[in-house]
Amino acid sequence: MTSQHASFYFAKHALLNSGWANNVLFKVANGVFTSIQADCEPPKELSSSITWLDGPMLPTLANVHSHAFQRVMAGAAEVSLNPNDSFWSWRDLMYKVVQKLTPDDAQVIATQLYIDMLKAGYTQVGEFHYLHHAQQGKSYAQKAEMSLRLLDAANQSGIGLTLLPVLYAYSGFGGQTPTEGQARFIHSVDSYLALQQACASAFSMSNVNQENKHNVGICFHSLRAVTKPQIEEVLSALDPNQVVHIHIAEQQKEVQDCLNWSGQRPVEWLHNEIGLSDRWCLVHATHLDPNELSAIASSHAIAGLCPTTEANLGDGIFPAVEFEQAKGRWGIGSDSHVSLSIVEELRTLEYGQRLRDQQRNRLHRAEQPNVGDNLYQQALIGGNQACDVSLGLKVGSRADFMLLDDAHPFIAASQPCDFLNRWLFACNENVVKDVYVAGEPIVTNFSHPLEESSRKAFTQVIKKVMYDE
Ligand code: NGQ
Ligand code: ZN
Repeated sequence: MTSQHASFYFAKHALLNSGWANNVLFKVANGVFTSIQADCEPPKELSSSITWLDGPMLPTLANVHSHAFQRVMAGAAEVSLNPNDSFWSWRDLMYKVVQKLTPDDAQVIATQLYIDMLKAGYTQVGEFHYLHHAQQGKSYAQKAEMSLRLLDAANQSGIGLTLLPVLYAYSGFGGQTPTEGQARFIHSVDSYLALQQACASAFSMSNVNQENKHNVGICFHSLRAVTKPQIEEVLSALDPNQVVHIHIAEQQKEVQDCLNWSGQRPVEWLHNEIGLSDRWCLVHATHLDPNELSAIASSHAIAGLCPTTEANLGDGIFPAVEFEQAKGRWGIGSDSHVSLSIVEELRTLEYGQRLRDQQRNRLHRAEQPNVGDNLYQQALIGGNQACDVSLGLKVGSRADFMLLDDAHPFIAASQPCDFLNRWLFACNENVVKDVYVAGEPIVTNFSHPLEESSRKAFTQVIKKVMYDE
């Protein structure tokens, strides 16, 4: 809801774009920060209209990579079925789940997921959406049915949605026929462009009373799923300002298959044949040679890192230290949602590098030696670019923010330079206490107004889909 009048918020400690500041007065009008003053005494005449914020105030993050429906199977694929269980055997299980989902199921799962994201401190989500059709690939009467269900879920929960409708046409490099398990994903370029149009008009209507929180990007599932002429045709038909997401170089097998097909590695191929720019979000980009790494970094494309899913699926370790040295841009996503926690994504990212290098404090920059502050700031910048939003405590940004729980000793006792490190490395319970979107409280005292009913509905869907109950 739009707040027509201005509101004021006062925080003792806030992480501004310029760093930590004390005694900060924020003015918000129409859901946007219109002025921010640090080191300030709140004017007496305003004191009755100020919301006094307890606990350190942080910007929220964009979650750059989500497949909402996969939340239903989180933690249910951890039983060894064969000695060589891999990404590909996990994918077989995931395809079985896909066959069962109705539009109602998908909406219930996404609503609960987005509530959980808000409670974790994400207020925008990049939804990499490829479950387009009914069973056996039959179209729904409303062709954008599944996309609209995701929009409904976003509106119910209050999160901002960057919908990335996916073009998925083939099962392997060079235009191989899709498998039966992929039937619900498949579009031609023409039907894909029609879906883009349907989404654009639904989103612009919805944005009228949603503070322009939503937007639509472009998405290719992977180089396995589309051909070069398809990529070119889609990019030339659509708005050159839309972001473009793609899964790339996640598994060694994909790299090898790409080499066998084209003589080039996946990122190398994309860079040479299509070209990279700051519109692109390369999801995973786990397996890079030094030339590919510098091509991504110098193009200012985002590496969409999903550390908990990449660990869960056994993808490999992204060369994050080298990518930071090259001033690469990256964001974080929870992808399969086997875990849903900013803490766990950032901690796993940093600890993966420590374990690899047998060293401490890996992901920092010359200008930011504080690891937690650097991780958080990079995830904020990269998340914004990948989801085409501008979160952050700065004038002109949507007034999204979160407050950490100052009843927790690690938060209550810390100096600002330690808030993020205490939270990201040492807190095990959730300390994201309150979350605001466009100046409105959405999560209050750890709780979302719809969570009780949503959790009940989600429980029923898990029972039905996973256990046939
Ligand atoms: C997906 N997920 O599309 O959901 C993929 C697996 C594939 C991740 N890569 C399927 N984490 O890449 O073919
Ligand atoms: Zn993915």
